[in-house]
Amino acid sequence: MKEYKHFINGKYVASQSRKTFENRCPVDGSLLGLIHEAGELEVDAAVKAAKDALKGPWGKLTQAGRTELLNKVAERINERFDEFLQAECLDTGKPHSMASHIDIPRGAANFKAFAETLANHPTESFRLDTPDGKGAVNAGHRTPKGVIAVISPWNLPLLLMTWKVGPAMACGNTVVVKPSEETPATTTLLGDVMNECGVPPGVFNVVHGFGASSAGEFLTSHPLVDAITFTGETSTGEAIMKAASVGLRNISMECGGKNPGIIFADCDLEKAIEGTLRSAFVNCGQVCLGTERVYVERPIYDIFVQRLKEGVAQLKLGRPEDKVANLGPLVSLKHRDKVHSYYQLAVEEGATVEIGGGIPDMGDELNEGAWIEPTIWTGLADDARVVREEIFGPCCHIRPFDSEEEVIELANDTNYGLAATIWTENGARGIRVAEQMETGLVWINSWFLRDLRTAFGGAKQSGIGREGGVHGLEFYTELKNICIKL
Ligand code: NAD
Ligand code: 6OD
Repeated sequence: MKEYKHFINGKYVASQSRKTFENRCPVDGSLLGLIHEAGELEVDAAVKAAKDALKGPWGKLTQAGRTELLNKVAERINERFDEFLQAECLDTGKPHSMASHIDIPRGAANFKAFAETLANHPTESFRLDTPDGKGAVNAGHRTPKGVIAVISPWNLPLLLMTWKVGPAMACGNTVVVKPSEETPATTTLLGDVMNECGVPPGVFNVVHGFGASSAGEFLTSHPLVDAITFTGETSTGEAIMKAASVGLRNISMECGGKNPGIIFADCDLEKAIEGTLRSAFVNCGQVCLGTERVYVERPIYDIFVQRLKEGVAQLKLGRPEDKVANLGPLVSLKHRDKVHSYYQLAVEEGATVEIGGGIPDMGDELNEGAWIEPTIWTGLADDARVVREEIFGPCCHIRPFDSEEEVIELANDTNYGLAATIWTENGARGIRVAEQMETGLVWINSWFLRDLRTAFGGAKQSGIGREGGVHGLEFYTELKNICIKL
């Protein structure tokens, strides 16, 4: 039986309590292995290893030395691509076609991109006049923040974990990662890659377990953790903020969304359909940036609904290795129960189910898996829970609109503020509407098109802070001003 152990100070270690829990594959419910659950003891050992490593060879490495090491890590992930791909697809059930284009390459690229961006960023310098006429020079100086706790989710496990670990390490910090209890495999495997590349012990550590009263809470409330970067649900973010307030530790939060897609009548319909099919259904709807509310300008409303339905009807559910399948299961039976409860609620709230709405019969081999039908609804009121709450499944609600002013108001009528997508061939309108979106990210005529040099993060209840490019510097480093009197 495979065991997923913690990775502490460069070694795989079991929980002293021997407490484990099951890792099951969402494709067919089969048992993949047993995950060790960290208690306070393991979390403490990991945090102390990370603290000590700051003073060891890692702390003495030059920026160039760190860049070289992180580039090696990226290369080694790519060399072991198939192992990462297999591990990620077994844990999540997602198609190989998706993970081999997005999850694994981006998982590697996150190390390369941030090592290079952060190495080349200047700091400020000011000359100050002084009464004696001799002046002073001020110079900004960045130092690592210290031990960074990384709490990551299950939807893009490797990508979203390295998106934090890459810049944290590039800035000279050490990390303790708590991956989602649903998806332990690729984070565990990364420990081996760190050792192969010569990353000093204690720089990258992993502890497994759950959130409240488990590894997540033990880690975020550990007093030697200097800052916490989190990706996950808004309500979890609130709990972590409370833990971080003790000792006044900094936080970076990337949380949930209920993202609008706005389709103007002057859009390129083919592109808008293709783009919305991706933004609402890729990764079985489990992307924080995904579109769950679609607003379509009335002249093209009927044709849009019809065409999107036709697109959904073509989606093929299947095993990760199935070359024609483009949709996997949800991540777990627990998550399927949640998504399915929204499918039932939609009907209770008066939705017209345009397509889907249920649990498919996948045949004996797969019926133990977390499969669900991709679903489109119309006809819900703007205050329906299905229109207001994040579902995180392969589903969207479509509603017509009549004017730019109306759709801006509808799109912004939410507690969330992560991403918006606008489809129009009128460039000026695209920018005008984008400027009025209360979100951290807006895509015009595209979706999830990423440039790692840019700022990424959410407004309102979708997050706090920005990462990406040089923006992560504010979180991952301490900016010290050194004033030299001349
Ligand atoms: P989640 O909040 O349930 O869990 C995320 C992580 O937090 C897991 O590792 C979990 O064990 C841990 N955790 C839970 N409770 C904790 C606690 N009290 N203390 C410390 N750690 C705790 O989220 P999820 O279900 O894994 O992921 C889906 C959610 O993540 C969705 O809401 C989605 O929108 C969001 N998400 C946001 C982004 C973004 O960039 N904004 C990206 C991906 C996912
Ligand atoms: O592309 C990224 O860097 C990123 N953080 C994506 C988040 C996707 C959410 O599911």
